Amino acid sequence: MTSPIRTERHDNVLVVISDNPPVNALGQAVRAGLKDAIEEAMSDDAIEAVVIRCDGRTFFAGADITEFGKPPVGPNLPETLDAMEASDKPVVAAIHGTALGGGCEVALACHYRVAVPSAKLGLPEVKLGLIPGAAGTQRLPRLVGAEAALPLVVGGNPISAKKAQGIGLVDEIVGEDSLEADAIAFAKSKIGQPVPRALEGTANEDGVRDPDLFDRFRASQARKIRGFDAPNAAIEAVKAAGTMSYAEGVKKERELFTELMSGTQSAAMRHYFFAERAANKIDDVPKDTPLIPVKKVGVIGAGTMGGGISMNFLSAGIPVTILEMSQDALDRGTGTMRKNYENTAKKGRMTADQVEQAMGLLTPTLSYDDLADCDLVIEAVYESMDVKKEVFGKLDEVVKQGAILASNTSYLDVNEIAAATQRPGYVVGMHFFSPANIMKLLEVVRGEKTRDDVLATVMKLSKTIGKVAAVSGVCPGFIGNRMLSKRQEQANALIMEGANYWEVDEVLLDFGFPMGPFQMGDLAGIDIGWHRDPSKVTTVREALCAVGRFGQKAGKGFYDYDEARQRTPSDEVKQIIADFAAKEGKEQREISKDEIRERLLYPMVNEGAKILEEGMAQRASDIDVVWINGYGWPLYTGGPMFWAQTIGLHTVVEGLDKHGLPVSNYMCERAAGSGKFD
Ligand code: T1G
Repeated sequence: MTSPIRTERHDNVLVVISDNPPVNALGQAVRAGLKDAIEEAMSDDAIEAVVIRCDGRTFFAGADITEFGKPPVGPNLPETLDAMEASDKPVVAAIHGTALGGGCEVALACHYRVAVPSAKLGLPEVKLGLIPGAAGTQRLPRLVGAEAALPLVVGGNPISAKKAQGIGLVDEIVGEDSLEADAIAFAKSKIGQPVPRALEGTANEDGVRDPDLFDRFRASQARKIRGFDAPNAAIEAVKAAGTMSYAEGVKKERELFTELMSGTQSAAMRHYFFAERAANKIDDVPKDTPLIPVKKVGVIGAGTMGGGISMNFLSAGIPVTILEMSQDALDRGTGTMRKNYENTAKKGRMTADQVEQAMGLLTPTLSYDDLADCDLVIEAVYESMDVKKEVFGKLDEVVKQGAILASNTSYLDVNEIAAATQRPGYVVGMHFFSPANIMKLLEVVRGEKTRDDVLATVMKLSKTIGKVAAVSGVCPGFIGNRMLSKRQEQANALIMEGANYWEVDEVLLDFGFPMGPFQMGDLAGIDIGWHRDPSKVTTVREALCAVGRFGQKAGKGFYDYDEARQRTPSDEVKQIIADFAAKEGKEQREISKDEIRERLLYPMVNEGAKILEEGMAQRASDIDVVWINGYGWPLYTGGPMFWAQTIGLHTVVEGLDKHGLPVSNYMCERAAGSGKFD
């Protein structure tokens, strides 16, 4: 098999080129080829400098993640990089695309780095539950200092070539279309000079001079890294670069890396990496299905959902015509959209020009006729089948043939909605999650008659608007809400049996969720859907509404809130619940946190198994993608289905049995068999 690495001589410069699509991952053949190329350069006196670059869309984008968990095959990356850095001939990294992880570490082991303006550099290992494992945590701080290194290593987000140049990670920004030539010229200009080695760098004094730097940084990231192991390890590794010799620091990095690699969090986050990519694929829709061009989008409803949905397209540069029933509703909706953009601009995440650009693509209207030439229309109207059918009937009359008609319904039957039109093939569900301009999840609901090109187009479009899409079949609640209803059932039952509602929330918080069901209720508003009759009390929620406990917005719901919206449990609510339980003759008992956790989470896994058995989800990993992106299931467990496999499906089955909860046949089969869903 030919090596993915080749070399070309340009006078006295050897250009080492990697051609390993799709992202020049540093698999075994690439590492071996790099090692051979460096040896070739070192052994030939005619070669006085080396340039390393990649063909295709990007410089090395990291180690080959598919090799993880398999027996290592040499040469390993650290050795290859040490040989490169030991060279006395200048070695220049020529960077385009995304130099990530091991790719950034290759660049760090080079003596110089040049990059095109559009290039990005980063160390995203923490997003895989790891830390850099080829001396990146030791070279980077020595080159740019601990203060600049920490966000890169601990946050894992890439930075632009310009920013990289600003901190000293990139030496020169070269022409977007002349990378190789400029890199060769740069290399020639360094011949005869002593080569700078990152490992000998002294920029890391801030790490030594200001030992509190690391604790301050850790505290600043507390909310984001809660529950994750890798970020803390990353901080320790960067700290070691300031307190240990290079050799000892590399050893420390290796220890931390090895421990993480063998842990459940990295396995879960590597699972998620591939799960997110798999979710965008529809097994029975050919990859080359022609896409429907979407140049203009229509949105019906300018409320919270309609406005948020519109913003996704406007921010991606796609014009939106937004329809409401009254000018007042239209003005309120578009006003809210502008305010949201302006708030984002205030946080520095977009410029004022970008706000105007986005809003400039918005066309408000009161007339369905203005939707006639849209390629995609998404309705985000009141969640009533009658209203949806009426809307789709009108769309069927007005919108051009071949356009996609999508419903943002969160649980209604998309087949029934499609039947309200003469074009059911063009009807699909696009279930956004509130706030729709922020939440990444998009459930794409495939009707019985939904066409392949419609599905392929919506899946591609989801990436364009920065969403993570997963396909669901038509069933009440689709994937996410269907499983959520099982958790809610148990949450309500538990507080009737004596569990304190704040303990239920705490169990989910401790598990890694951003909040529990009762906190969530207070945030969303207890009075959503309330009949407004305080004399009619048949549920705990109605009892809370009857005494004005509408949630955070009222200063009290399940919890009492102070001005800073800090919550405290309420004796009044505790009594309301106790009265209800007494009325229903529910015996009260102490309920352990283990029982609470098992009764909240195991029925969700069981419902996920039923969703798989019914073919409502393509694969178990899609269910993980839904729950991580739509409901905050902690990424470091890999999602409900991966987590269940990690703790053992038999454990889930035994737990359900122990609490007298239903167990699906599929769940039992899988537990008794492979112990895996897919
Ligand atoms: N290894 C193996 N396959 C990879 C890969 C990788 N590092 N990166 C991407 N792919 C596959 C991906 O699965 C998909 O496959 C295809 O390439 C296109 O990817 C030693 C230990 C580079 C920004 O974490 O962030 O280095 O689905 O759909 O949207 O210290 O891929 O087509 O079959 O994502 O244009 C660190 C991970 C590894 C970078 C491109 N590196 N990759 O995004 O395409 S750990 C990363 C990405 C490490 C060292 C440590 C993105 C991208 P398929 P894609 P994209």
